[in-house]
Amino acid sequence: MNTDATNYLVIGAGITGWSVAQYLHAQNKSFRIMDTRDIPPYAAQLKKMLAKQNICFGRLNQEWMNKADVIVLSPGVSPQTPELKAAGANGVEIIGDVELFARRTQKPYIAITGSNGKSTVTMLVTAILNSQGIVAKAGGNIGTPALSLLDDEDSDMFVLELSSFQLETSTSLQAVAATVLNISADHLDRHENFEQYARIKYSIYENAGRKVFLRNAQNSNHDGISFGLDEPAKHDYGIQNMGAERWLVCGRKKLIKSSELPLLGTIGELNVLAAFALCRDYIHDQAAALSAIRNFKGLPHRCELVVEHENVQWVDDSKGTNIGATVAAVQSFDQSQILIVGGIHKGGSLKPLEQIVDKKVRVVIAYGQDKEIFVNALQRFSEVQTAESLENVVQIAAERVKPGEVVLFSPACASFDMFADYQERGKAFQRAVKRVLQKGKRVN
Ligand code: UMA
Ligand code: ADP
Repeated sequence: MNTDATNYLVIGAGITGWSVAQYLHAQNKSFRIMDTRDIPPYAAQLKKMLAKQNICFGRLNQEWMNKADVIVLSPGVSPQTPELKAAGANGVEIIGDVELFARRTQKPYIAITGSNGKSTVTMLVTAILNSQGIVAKAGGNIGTPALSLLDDEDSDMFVLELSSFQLETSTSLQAVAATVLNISADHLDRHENFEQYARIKYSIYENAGRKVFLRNAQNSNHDGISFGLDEPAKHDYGIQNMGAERWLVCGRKKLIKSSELPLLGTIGELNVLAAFALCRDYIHDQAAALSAIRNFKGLPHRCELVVEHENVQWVDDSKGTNIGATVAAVQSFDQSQILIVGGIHKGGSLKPLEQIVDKKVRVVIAYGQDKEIFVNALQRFSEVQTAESLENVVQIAAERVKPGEVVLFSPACASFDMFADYQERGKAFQRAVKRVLQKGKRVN
């Protein structure tokens, strides 16, 4: 019998809303659900689960919102929406699915946020934990909603990738280890300003056990352990050059040679260092952890090597969808580069990109809806060419690149002007590279 008289309202009927509905349903809790979309993704499943009068699609129902005790809000809807602010002012509690997860789970979990690198580090941490005989499952922003992780009773631990949208509606997180990998401007269309976005990100450290942070980053004065690309202090993680070799180290202790990593560039080093730091309390078999790293297949479209051809590395970083990611990707390679950018600019200053382009990029190729923004900003620092299609972009790159260089496709933009998502864009780039190189049109 349901003894909980709480009046729940779930907002959002996407994968998150559906996980919340299943969670509440399994506990016999009564709830309503709404979504502004006429036919949200899980409409059919919800219509089978709930009586008609408890479903409202196509609009926000203010009366339902005001009458609820608790609103469980999906991450795609801002708590700043006027209707939600009004409900909040009426005393309605507004939380997210991750908050329900945090209140419910008894098992340890590691929490990962940051503007970039979250998914890669989440999967690295999961691989390291699994190598130690720990059954760890990854979820959150990476795809499987946090609450769905609880269905798997065999798991020992969870690894949560958390977005600012999910952190914004969570107050009970108590991760055994947590990190903000880095912070750069993103989602500023949704958050009030950069400071507020950063504050939300840093809230992941509240009540966390081990706090892992990027050394020398803004706001990195947390107690905890740090990672970075310089030589670390005793318990921290970093890089040490030993003879001709570059080693990832913890204090003075060698972990793995940089040349053995399956991930490219300094971004790869940073992500592995962060993963080691997060797993520190769980690694008892170092050899197994190292083997997990060596066998880690980087995630697609994140600084992924498409092909090495005539001493040129062609790199697909289609997941580089904001300025911060592209800056890090350019910085990550020692070589001179041809950089391909373009798509829909998500806002934020191009200044950090200008500096790094000045240092490392010989030619910029800009394409897509907002190419002129890049032309205007970058032409003082590098030669900039424009192109209409990705095929055209790759053609120009093939004609201009010199042996020893990297062609880096890191668009710094959303993909929706020309593609369904970053995956489709990355696949299109990879196909174009293979086609153009096969046609043997490289002339240098
Ligand atoms: N939406 C409406 N009306 C509604 C509810 C949603 O228009 O009433 C729209 C949202 O504005 C958004 C879309 O529907 O455009 C999806 O929103 P949602 O809240 O239903 O999202 P889910 O499908 O449940 O997916 C969410 C995360 N999406 C967002 O945060 C926008 C997924 O991250 C996440 O994998 C999933 O939960 C499981 O935790 C995606 C994402 O883009 C990959 N995240 C952003 C990012 O990584 O930059 C933060
Ligand atoms: P997220 O889940 O945060 O989007 P991903 O692991 O999917 O992160 O990587 C997205 C992009 O972020 C990559 O394609 C790369 O351009 C950039 N990136 C990856 N790791 C880092 C890092 N440690 N610091 C800065 N940028 C990074």
